[in-house]
Amino acid sequence: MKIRYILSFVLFLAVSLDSIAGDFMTNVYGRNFRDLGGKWDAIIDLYDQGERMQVYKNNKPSGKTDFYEYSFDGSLRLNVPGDWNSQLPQLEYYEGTVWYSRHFDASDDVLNNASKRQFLYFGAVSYRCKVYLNGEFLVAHEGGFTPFQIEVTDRLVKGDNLLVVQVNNRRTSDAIPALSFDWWNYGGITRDVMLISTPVSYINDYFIRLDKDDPALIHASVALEGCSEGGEVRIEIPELKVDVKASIDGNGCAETSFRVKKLIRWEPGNPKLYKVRISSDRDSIEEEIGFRNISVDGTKILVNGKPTFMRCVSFHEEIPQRRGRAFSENDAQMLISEAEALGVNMIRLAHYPQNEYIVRLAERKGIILWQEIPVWQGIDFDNAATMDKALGMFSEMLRRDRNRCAVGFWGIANETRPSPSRNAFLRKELSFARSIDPTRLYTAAFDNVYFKEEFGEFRIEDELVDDLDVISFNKYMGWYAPWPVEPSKCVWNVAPGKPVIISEFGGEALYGQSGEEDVASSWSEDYQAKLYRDNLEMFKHIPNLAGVSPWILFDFRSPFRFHPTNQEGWNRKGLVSDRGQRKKAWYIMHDWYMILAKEN
Ligand code: GCB
Repeated sequence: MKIRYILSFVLFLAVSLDSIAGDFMTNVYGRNFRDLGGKWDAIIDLYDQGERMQVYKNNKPSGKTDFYEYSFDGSLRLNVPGDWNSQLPQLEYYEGTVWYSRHFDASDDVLNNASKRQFLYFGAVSYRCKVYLNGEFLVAHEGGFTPFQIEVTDRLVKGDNLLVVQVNNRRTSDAIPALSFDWWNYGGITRDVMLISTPVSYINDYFIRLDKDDPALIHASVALEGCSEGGEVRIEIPELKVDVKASIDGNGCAETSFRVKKLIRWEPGNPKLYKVRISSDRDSIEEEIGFRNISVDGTKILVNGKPTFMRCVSFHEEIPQRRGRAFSENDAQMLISEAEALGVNMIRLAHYPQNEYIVRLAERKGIILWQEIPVWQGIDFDNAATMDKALGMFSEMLRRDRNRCAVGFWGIANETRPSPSRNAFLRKELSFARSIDPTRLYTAAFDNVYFKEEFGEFRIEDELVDDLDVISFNKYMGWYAPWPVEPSKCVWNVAPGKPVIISEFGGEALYGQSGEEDVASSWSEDYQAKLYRDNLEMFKHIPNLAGVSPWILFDFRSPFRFHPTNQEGWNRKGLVSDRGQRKKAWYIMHDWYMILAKEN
């Protein structure tokens, strides 16, 4: 029932927003698909004239007096998947519309039409887009970090098909994120595009997970599309000798719960995954799924019942050496292996859902994930349309990744300040998310912890603290905030009784630059290293500390950062430089994480 509920909610959004495509199938990489990546033709449309000119029809002059002021023939060529900024110098700072197009032959797909259905799936398009097939509008989507899909079974033609996508990355005040954010505004078709083929009746979605508390009880919900009532869904986990059936109700849903024996639970250090097969009489799909419990007990975070200190780090979905967005399995390897080298057991994917390669690889490596939607400062909390966008993004993020046991935390916001409209917005987001996925811990990164002179301690006033399972703070002591007292005298009395994660701390340093360790403007590794030592000292005085996350693993590109010699468009808070060199602070963090790892 729950799955059906999500589906109808998302469809409701699709209707009411006309900007959120909504439903898409779970586990696309486990399906029968054709990769539509490669070189696409592209037209830059800074003044948004393409729609009026019907660029999506790709008209060609036929009569002697005909002409069109555009053509995909002889146009620019852009890689898909990929951001456009890193591909052409004239697009580095571009914010506006680019039209993409490609042809593909669908003869085989059309010939099989009677027994198959076809779907176009986009892993992500940044930030908003409209999709056209053979000159006809198909779907619009808003949100640069989540997938969408559209059925094209009756739209494909035998032979050549023309797919055109209008992509726009202009920042707007009602968007998520909004007008300014501290990372590069990459535009383009940034993730995989696939033509997926399914049987007429297919397994659309499933959610298979361990009970929130019980270590041996598995719940499974499956939703089918295109089937009539009756029949059964079968769930097999051969290694656990599970072979159960559940009957399909009138909504095409099946639910069951079953107990398992000798389950090896997934956890950092032992990322056990089981092959799971789900089948109906017409379709079947397989993937590897892990099972774990995550909960809170007082000020502790428990993974499989064991108190676990979160040795975390963040990264953006960016390969700094390429100055572009990460989009491939290799990119995921690069980012995650550097995080592993630091000694982490957790990654906060900043500040938006990152691609599935990253999430799946982290899971195989035994790394817990915090994923969030980009509700990042400056959001228009009074705008009902913005609220709908947040719910749409959340539901798309949950839909894609809720079978990933690595995801332990969903983040609802980053650095938002209390106000009646902000509180109402975040509460709605939270209750919506909890209703779909009650199995994870919910958190938000706050930035409003302050040192109160009158009490001689750090405190927070924010009623949202009561709503969340884990309270997280971005606190830049020694960088944006001078030390009010020595680090060893910093007493924290913040969210007492609840687990606290320091979700960001750090400062900037240019790799290779030496300087005075007490002068921030030296932009030196020495200053950054001292700042790390001081912060580690302060952490000893946070009684409910359950994890820390230095900001950030790599230097990353950001238009916020325009110091001409020290930054040049880069946020230099990385522990690792944009060229992959480890700074002094990396070693401090690494050594501490190694000690903690032994204790954990
Ligand atoms: C923050 C933000 C993060 C920024 C960082 C900074 O608090 O959450 O997105 O990049 O500070 O470097 O200022």
